[in-house]
Amino acid sequence: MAIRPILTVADGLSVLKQKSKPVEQVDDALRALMDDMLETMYDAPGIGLAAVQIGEPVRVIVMDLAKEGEEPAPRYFVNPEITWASEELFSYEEGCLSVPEIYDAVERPAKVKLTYLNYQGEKVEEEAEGLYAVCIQHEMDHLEGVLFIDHLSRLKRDRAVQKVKKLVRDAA
Ligand code: K2U
Ligand code: ZN
Repeated sequence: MAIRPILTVADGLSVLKQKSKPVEQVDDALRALMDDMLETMYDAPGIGLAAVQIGEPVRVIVMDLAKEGEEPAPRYFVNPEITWASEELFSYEEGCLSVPEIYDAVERPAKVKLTYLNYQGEKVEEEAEGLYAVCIQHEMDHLEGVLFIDHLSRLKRDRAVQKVKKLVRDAA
């Protein structure tokens, strides 16, 4: 297991804006990547992470929605697809490990149905609502090269990118 660097918008958008490629086979090499992703996410800390955020543009997401003090509940999503989304919308104050210290409200479908392959490569079908629905849609956006700031106004998006670049410059 290894903690990998998380790419931010200050590292250049070329990788983060890529459309991630489907996984051919859930094998030991992919499970090693998912183990690294989970360790990296816990270290950040965060509750979700897409492979493209550590520079691997493949359709893989990890997540753990367990609250402080609860047993960890890691989840692995390979080649996830949203098969249905509710008309009802839900607004949530989102952040992103690739856009540090920027938070803003994003409106998304309140409920979604999804299919994916799990850590063992078995097919799973699930319905998500609440924070699970927000997080899986946020991460699935990453697989399409979309950041949560792309849902904001052009002015707010450009300001966010400039703020992160200054943040990284000042930290260097
Ligand atoms: O993709 C990421 O950068 C991981 C985000 C996922 C996320 C964003 C918005 C809403 C829910 C999940 C990270 O977990 S960082 C933001 C965060 C951290 C703790 C709780 C909620 C959001
Ligand atoms: Zn994100």
